[in-house]
Amino acid sequence: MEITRSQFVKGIRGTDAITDDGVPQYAFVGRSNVGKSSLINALTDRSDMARVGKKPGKTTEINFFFVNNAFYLVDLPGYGYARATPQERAKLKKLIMWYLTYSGAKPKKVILVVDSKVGVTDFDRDMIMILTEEKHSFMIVANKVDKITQKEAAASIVEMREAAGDVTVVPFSSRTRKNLPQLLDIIFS
Ligand SMILES: Nc1nc2c(ncn2[C@@H]2O[C@H](COP(=O)(O)OP(=O)(O)OP(=O)(O)O)[C@@H](O)[C@H]2O)c(=O)[nH]1
Ligand SMILES: [Mg+2]
Repeated sequence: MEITRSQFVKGIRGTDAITDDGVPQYAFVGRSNVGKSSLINALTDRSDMARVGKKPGKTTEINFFFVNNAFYLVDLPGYGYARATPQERAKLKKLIMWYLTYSGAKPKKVILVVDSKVGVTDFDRDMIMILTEEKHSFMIVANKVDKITQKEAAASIVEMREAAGDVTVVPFSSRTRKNLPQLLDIIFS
């Protein structure tokens, strides 16, 4: 799989016809700052299509990118951003939950992005539970492996497999983009 065309379509904060317009969706969820937007840029071979944050909490809307004239990549805000106000945090959480439960969106696959250096947090465990309960087909990308040794990465992947059961876990670095073709094949196969 190769992504040859990609463009930003729109950012939404609630009910919108795009969630249910028949175009297949691949949705990227995960804690704030794990690198969801960076991963979308890596997959689409862009440097700045999805806006990446110097500070956590960069993505505040649900952003839709139309790819290869065939499907959407959906960049969700992150959960658990500690420095946001409780109101902001609640608003983002509500938006993420709405997308995954009531929005009418039926993503073909959800990609849960986890920070391989931080490991599986309570927020990630909550998300795994929600994805399982809502019967979303999901996989895990263990991002930021450039920050740890191979041995640490292997341990991190074992931890993720234990937390998520029988799901695919792929180590990756959006910074080095090493093994990008393999990751593209796994996500879009
Ligand atoms: N070292 C390293 N840094 C990364 C990697 N991926 C992302 N980052 C950095 O992590 C920070 C957060 O990246 P984002 O892509 O904005 O993360 P996000 O998950 O979209 O964050 P929110 O929009 O706040 O939910 C940025 O400073 C990125 O440059 C990676 O693979 N390795
Ligand atoms: Mg983001």
